[in-house]
Amino acid sequence: MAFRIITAEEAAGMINHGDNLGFSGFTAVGCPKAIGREMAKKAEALHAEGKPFQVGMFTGASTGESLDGVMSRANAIKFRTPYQSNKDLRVALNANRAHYFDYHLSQLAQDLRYGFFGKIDYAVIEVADYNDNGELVLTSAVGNAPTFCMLADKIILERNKRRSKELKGLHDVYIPLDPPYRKEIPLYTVSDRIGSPVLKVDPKKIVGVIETDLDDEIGGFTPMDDVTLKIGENVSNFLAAEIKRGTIPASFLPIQSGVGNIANAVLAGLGANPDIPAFTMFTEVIQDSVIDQMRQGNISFASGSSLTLSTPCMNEVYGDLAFFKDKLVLRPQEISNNPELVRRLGLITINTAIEADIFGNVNSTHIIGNKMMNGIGGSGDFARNAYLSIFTTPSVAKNGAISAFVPMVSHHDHSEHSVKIIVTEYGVADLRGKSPIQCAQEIIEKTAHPDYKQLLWDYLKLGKGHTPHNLNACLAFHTEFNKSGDMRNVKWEEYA
Ligand code: 0RQ
Repeated sequence: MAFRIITAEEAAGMINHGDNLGFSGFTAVGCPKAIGREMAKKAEALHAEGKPFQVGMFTGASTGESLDGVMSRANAIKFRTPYQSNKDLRVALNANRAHYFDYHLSQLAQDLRYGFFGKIDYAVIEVADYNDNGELVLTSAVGNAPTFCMLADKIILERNKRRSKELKGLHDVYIPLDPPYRKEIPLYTVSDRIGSPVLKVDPKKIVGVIETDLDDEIGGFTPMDDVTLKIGENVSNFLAAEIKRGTIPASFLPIQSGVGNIANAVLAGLGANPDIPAFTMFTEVIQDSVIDQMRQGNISFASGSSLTLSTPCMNEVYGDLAFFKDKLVLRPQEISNNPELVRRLGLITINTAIEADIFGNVNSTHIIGNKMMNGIGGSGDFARNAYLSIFTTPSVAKNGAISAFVPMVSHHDHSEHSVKIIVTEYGVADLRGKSPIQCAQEIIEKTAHPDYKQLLWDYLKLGKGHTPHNLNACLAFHTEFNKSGDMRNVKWEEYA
């Protein structure tokens, strides 16, 4: 069976208003790059005629500009899940022009299979190669592609010529059975392969193949600065001390780390620390710093759901697959982020907080309580089940006008019960085994910015009870920021 070669415009022509679409990829890599622009054009043309055109978008995580960017600007999204980080989409979500369901990345695939979100009309999947039997070689990510293909009525492929057929073998596609038949996931070390190197789909579902030749749309990372470098150093010194005192095995444990410049600084800090042995990663996003550390011999293996690499770094990996192929594996996100595996393998998880409160609750998603930033991503999958969950954050944002530590978080993603360690450029707060008052003392003393310490100590005197909150004053930092633009202007006497 030879599949029909179609243009992106023809593919967009097949999509109807109200359809639900599942897209391959995880972050901006591995996503379809051609169909989005044509669907956006179709939406704009139909909207100009007064006709509706909006689709539901299921993805792995964030996507590229040519999917979330163009679709949000064309007002073509009715529903989006589970994670995003596109500026224009963020604006659309915060203006309530599209509904967004912010969800744990490991859970979407199974919830789709459980039928919680209705049917999927089309799966649109970027591939490096395919054959007539419906065996697909994915590109730089696995994400939720296996479940989208399993559930979708129809499948459209984007075959990206820029990606070599030699990628076959990088992926390990495994879908667990659903309850009541689920068994243990048979993965016992970070490098185990438990599934298939290809994604097998029903060839009868493939309605067309779009040929593309397009790079992934990875934005540049902001360079590390003194604050992020110090955070990286604090994390690595803390972990080295934990090895010394015997709470972490001398052979170390697998690391999960988020994306961005703090994650880069943390990995660089771990790599540079002579007291930390070469380690493995069991994470969702494999970014440039992992590849750098692999070249230096500090990381021996990395398991993830995507290779989110800058173009030069991607070319380096794909140009030297002989070196990298037995050191990397890409898995479906329900496996890379699986709670059972996170707990079995004993991960040290390192994620970034937007803000934390002095009792150890973390907000990873919202700005001043009501504006969506990106989403919870995999941070909940990992933090809740970690051997040791670490959250990092600069102690202040917006030139000091915002404290990362507040009396009460303005939105709540990770509870005090899942947050064990918090690290800023000032130090490390160890919350293990501490009561709320002890947590507050530890956080204020070790991690808060000097400009905010006294304000936080004084807040503690206003409250009562086991978690000594004062409900009139607990969001005063946020309301003060909205009023005067600077949390440092809080006056507790106005709330007492
Ligand atoms: O704003 O861009 O206007 O300057 O928030 O902050 O310091 O650049 O941090 O890019 O590492 O993102 C938590 C959002 C951090 C990210 C978050 C403002 C700050 C800046 C960004 P500007 P930074 P980062 C792996 C695991 C959840 C998902 C997750 C994230 C902007 O790490 O999305 O962990 N995490 N996934 O100025 C108001 C505060 C603020 C604040 C920072 N308290 N109040 N604004 N900012 N703190 C990834 C995946 O799952 C794929």
